[in-house]
Amino acid sequence: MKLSNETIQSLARHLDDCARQAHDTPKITDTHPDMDWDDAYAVQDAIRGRQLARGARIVGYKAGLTSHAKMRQMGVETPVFGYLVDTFSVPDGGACKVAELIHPKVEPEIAFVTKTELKGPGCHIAAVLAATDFVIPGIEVIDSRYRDFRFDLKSVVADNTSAARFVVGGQPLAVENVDLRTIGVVLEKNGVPVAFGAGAAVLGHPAAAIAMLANHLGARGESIPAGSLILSGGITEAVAVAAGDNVTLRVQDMGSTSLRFI
Ligand code: 0L1
Ligand code: MG
Repeated sequence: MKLSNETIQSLARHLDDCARQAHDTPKITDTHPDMDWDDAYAVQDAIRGRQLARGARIVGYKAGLTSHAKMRQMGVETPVFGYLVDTFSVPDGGACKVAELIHPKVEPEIAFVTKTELKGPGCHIAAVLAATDFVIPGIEVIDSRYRDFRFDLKSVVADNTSAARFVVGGQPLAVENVDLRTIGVVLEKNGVPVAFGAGAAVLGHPAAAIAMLANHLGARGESIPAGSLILSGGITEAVAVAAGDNVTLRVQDMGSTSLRFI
């Protein structure tokens, strides 16, 4: 690690304050160009610690930048991983307050719910499918704390991979009954389809993102507990939203989930 604990805590406080006050900031590598991956995840961990100290509870994880469309959109080549807390959750059909966010965008995702622990290293797609209770449609609301969504990978990891809100809903489906590579998704904004894709857009198979997450956590001595909700990554590019927008995600054989921006 290149940064002192004091610097990590101060960066965590800064990004946490930006999220709570809906203020943007230049990316943190501008002032800390030497920070390494361990520093980036240490800042993310410190933000998580601050949220837990305020009473939030971990409900799961997310993989980000897992589709070629998204990697192209962001100009990067590697997925990143973050965590989800209960305060990010929006009820199906519920409202998301834009004033609490900086510049929200939505992503259509397949969410996995686990029934047994998943632990890397060596985790693979088959192990993920065996550990999955069901999959369900999920919309992630991302909201980078960085000005104009301009960041590099270490900055975005520190910022908990832009996690802000999420909604899941529709028809839970057992994974043995579905080929997640060919499942089609349509994202609608105000009743108009704005993005389309298939599960294979996520690393060839959405379960591959969960396996990578398990291996990433395993390298840090952590695992994915049973009962976790995991967003496997945006299937299409992210779509910007504003107050007044209604967003619905329809997933083949899994129904739909939606949320309103107010
Ligand atoms: O969930 C995601 O794919 C977002 C990862 C972070 C990059 C971004 O803010 O778009
Ligand atoms: Mg996402």
